[in-house]
Amino acid sequence: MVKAASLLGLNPTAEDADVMIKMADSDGDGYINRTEYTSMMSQSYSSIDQEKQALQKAFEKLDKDGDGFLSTDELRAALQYNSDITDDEIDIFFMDADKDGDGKIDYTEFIDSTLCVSLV
Ligand SMILES: [Ca+2]
Ligand SMILES: [Ca+2]
Repeated sequence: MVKAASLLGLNPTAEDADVMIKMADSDGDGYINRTEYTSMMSQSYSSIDQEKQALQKAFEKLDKDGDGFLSTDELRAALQYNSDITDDEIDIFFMDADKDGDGKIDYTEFIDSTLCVSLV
């Protein structure tokens, strides 16, 4: 149960798992049957889908020229709302997110980075 949820990236604590079981256990017998399990999992999936869509939208908004990658310039434009940020900090952000070091941030790198947390 906990394992299945952490595979979905939810990473629940034992307490969360308890709450999830209680929520999923719609007939209240203390066990999750197949139907309850399936409906719980599809709910988790749909919230993850929504999150993914929000990230995708954020990425598309940042990717001004629409080439599917974020360049340093695009990142700088995105972070400009924060006037305290320096070019050095932007470079650090960028290098941190650009895992394969090809000089641009693709969507996978974007969702793996801390960037998306601060930008979405
Ligand atoms: Ca771009
Ligand atoms: Ca890259």
